Amino acid sequence: MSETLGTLEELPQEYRDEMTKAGVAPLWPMMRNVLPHDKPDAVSKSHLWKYDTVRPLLMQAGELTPVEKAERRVLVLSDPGRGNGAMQATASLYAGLQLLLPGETAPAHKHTPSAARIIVEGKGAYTVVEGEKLPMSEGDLILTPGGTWHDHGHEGDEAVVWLDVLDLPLFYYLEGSYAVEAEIQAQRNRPDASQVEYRAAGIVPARRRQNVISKFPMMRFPWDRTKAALQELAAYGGGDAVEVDFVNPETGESPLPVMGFTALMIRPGETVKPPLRSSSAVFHIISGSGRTVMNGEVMDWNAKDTFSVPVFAKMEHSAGDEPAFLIYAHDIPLQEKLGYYEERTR
Ligand code: 1HN
Repeated sequence: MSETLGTLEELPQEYRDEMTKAGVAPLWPMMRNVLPHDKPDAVSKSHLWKYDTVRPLLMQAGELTPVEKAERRVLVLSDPGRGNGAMQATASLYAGLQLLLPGETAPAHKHTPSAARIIVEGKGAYTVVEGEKLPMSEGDLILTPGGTWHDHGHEGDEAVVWLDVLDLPLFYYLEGSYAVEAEIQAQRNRPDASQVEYRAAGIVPARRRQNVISKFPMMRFPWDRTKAALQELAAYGGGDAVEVDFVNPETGESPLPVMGFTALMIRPGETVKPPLRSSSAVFHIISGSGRTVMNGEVMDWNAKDTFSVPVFAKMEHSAGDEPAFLIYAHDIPLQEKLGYYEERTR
């Protein structure tokens, strides 16, 4: 292994000019930039977005910009490592806070990236995915897989805010990101699959030969079930961190191809120390308050705050006097498909 590689400056100017003219460049001065030793150099920087700070700006957007002028009225959570306006929170994850006001609709479209929504506040809004009406309640996780039609509506009487997380940066990088627009969808007159086919864990509709199981059978994960599952695990599970993964109930696999979702309960007095992971993540606090020390930096968070986690971040989470409940989106399913997902002990 060579310790120091040759630099561009060491090369004669005339040779460098000839290379530029020929449209080529030497690899060796740039080799370590693209292949650093031992672990990647993260461009992304972690950040905590306080809901108290962002909420007033989002409500102002509600006054300044009618939904018809925005299509999706969103404030994007920009990675400080890439600068304000960056359309991503980490290398692979886009995140933004979306506001829908009573009576508003956001028109139907479908796009190549997948989206997930975590409901932050308010009642009465819903999203329709492929004709299935998915009601939104605080803490629910709702999926919009890539290529599925979706529109949003609001039958309630208070502002509704949710956190969107998309695998958009990856699709954009692949030059594969685009959308198709349409009219609002007709809604099937029945409850969503979490209330019908997948009403209870471990029970699925009988597998008859003619059944065609959807690739995305369950697109809404109601928060009350997730919270109850965490509380029972906390009471009777082992000594590990109290965490549950959201899965496709038909396969047990991650419910989307790129993004995975995990809910975490932190008990008062406990310090959760996850391994260093090759994945990046966006954490959202559903309820409670607490602290995350990330690469030595202290982040004090409250309910409805959101923070980003770059690759191989060293973290310690603790809660205040009440248990804290969080959901995080990550890119572990993608990294597993690519064969490089890794956890390192601390
Ligand atoms: C999108 O389609 C939604 O459907 C929200 O609500 C945020 C950010 C980038 C690209 C598409 C939505 C989005 C988005």
